[in-house]
Amino acid sequence: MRLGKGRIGVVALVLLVAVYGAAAAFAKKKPPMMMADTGAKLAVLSPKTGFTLTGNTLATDVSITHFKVDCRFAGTANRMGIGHYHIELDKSLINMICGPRSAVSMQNVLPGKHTLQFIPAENDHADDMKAMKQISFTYKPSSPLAAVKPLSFPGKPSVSIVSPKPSSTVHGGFNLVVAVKNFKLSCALYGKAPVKGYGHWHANVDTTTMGMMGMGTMLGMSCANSFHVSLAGIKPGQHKFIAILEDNTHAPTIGAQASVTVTVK
Ligand SMILES: [Cu+2]
Repeated sequence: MRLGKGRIGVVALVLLVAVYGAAAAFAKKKPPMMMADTGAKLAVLSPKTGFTLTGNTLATDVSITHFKVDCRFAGTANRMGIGHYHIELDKSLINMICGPRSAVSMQNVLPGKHTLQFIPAENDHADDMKAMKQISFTYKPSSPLAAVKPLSFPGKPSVSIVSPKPSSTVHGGFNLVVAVKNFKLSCALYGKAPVKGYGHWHANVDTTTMGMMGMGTMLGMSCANSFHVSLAGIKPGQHKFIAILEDNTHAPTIGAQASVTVTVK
């Protein structure tokens, strides 16, 4: 059968609509930037909402199903069904958590009502807000902590990498060891308001510019002089490992970082 000019036009139009429709459907399926869909089902076992904390550390316990919590892959390529979760206090990130139990320090937290959010996240730290669970609690300390006050140092904060040595070969995992000067590392202040002279450091692989505040390639954070790099999600070859000083809010406002390039075997 021969197609007349009119018919060709109709067929072309139908094709165009079909292609456009498929493209639109595909676009709709893609989650918005930085919003992950992990499939995780999280339940907060402890604390229960309405809890009154009289101590200075809040112990937490969650159950996560349909999702494997494995921080060895944090900061590397996303893998469906694997990741970790974030705990936020009053919507400020405390830390990435690697197991069912954790603890949140009340250092520099004012007595009163607070919220705690538990948010499953991809390896690149993108939050899955649909799977988030929130509880509220009251902090009523029986022996309040003294607030950590700003500190002054004779010079600017700096960080250097002690180990591994440049151009060395690493395999299976290694400790990234740093030396920090004119800066005080504090785990208790993770996620709290910035305090001059205080913070912690992030260990990144290859870049510091991906994701929110550079955390897309963050392997983890440390308030000690060492961080264990698992290498589980890192392909063999040359890689740069970076230590970045961060303020308590995990922002790289301190202006100090160091890196080492090694061969991953
Ligand atoms: Cu941090």
